[in-house]
Amino acid sequence: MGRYSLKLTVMKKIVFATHNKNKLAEIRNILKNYDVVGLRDIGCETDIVEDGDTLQDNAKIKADFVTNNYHLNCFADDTGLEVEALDGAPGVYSARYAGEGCSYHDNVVKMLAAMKGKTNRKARFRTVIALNLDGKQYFFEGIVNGKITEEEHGDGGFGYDPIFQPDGFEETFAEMSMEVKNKISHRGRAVQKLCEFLNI
Ligand code: ITT
Repeated sequence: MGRYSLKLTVMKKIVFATHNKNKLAEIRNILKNYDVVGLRDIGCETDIVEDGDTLQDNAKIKADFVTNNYHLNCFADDTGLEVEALDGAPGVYSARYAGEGCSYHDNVVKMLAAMKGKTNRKARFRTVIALNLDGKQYFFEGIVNGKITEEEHGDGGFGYDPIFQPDGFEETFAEMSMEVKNKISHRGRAVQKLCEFLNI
């Protein structure tokens, strides 16, 4: 009888401090060597108040909440859509651009109205990730430049994806597969830096 050796690979667990299922799915698709768990998976139902003035502040608030209350390694991201003709708005207020409790579509409708007739449609998504690892804190940034389209295209993705067309592409993020979006997106780029740091 031949000899068999059993090689067990134990995936390292890391918390991604989010309640957003779309974001969790995107990150799991990138950080394939990690067991990435969300807030709900660690029994955290708290809606962490993101009242920082910057994306970095908010990412830090979310990551610190988990590390301080659950004593786990954790990372959190905060993302903003920054539109040149709107002086960088909605930026850190991207989630509630159309008001507290608004839907993704409310935000899209408000953005298209704010951009009506504007010729400068340059915009960028920016993500900042805060990582708390073994008692130290690190930050990573990812940016994708593009433009706000005149109308909605595609039904994939989430948030502002149907009206954001990245530079060098004819499609909006909502018309791309998750794989393609992850390769070039703000969050994808920030996570690639996180991966390089984690050495995977
Ligand atoms: P958590 O705080 O629970 O992580 P969130 O939905 O608040 O989830 P963010 O603060 O990171 O997410 O992002 C703020 C908003 O920016 C989000 O509600 C979306 O409207 C938009 N957004 C973020 N990432 C996006 C993406 O990849 N594509 C399109 N819109 C995005």
